[in-house]
Amino acid sequence: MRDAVTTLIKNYDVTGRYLDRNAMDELKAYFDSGSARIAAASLINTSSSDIVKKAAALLFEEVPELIRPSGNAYTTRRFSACLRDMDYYLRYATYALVAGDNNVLDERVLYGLRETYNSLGVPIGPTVRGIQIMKDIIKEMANEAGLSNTAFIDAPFDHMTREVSEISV
Ligand code: CYC
Repeated sequence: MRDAVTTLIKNYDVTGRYLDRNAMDELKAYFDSGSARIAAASLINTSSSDIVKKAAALLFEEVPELIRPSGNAYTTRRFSACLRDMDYYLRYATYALVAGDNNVLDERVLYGLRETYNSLGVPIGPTVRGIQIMKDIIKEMANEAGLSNTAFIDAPFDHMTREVSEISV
């Protein structure tokens, strides 16, 4: 598992280089965004279950077939598997936000996920939508809490979206 700092060091170490100006700029940007990252993660932590519930409600409103017989989130077991998955995405997104790096998502969440979803018939489109709805909810919360720059919040959610939706060959 890596963060912004260890990823940078790794990249310079492979080629035996000292940290140059670009590296210093990247490090500075990461450290400068530190308190905003922590603030965003804290916002999420204090209302994670509300965020998941609200996002799921919106998702099922948008794609009601999911919870009808023959839908993938139909039956209590699958309904709760869906909420649980959304909670995983949210929790790991907070780790990636604090780390300033998406590597934790690749290692702990996304590896093999598409294959699992495909074999269980979990639909990718609505999963992606669920992730994006959570992102929107959080950015709104961050704006309301007065965080001036909320662009960094996109990264983990967009990364998960991209990786899950990639067509498997
Ligand atoms: C199932 N989701 C699963 C399974 C895994 C994950 C491994 C199969 C095993 C199980 O049922 O528990 C996902 N497990 C993870 C992830 C991690 C992990 C991400 C990393 C921490 O350890 N169905 C829908 C919605 C969507 C959904 C679109 C919610 C957004 O229609 C999710 N995932 C869903 C459902 C199942 C599932 C319904 C159960 C499918 C089944 O068993 O038929």
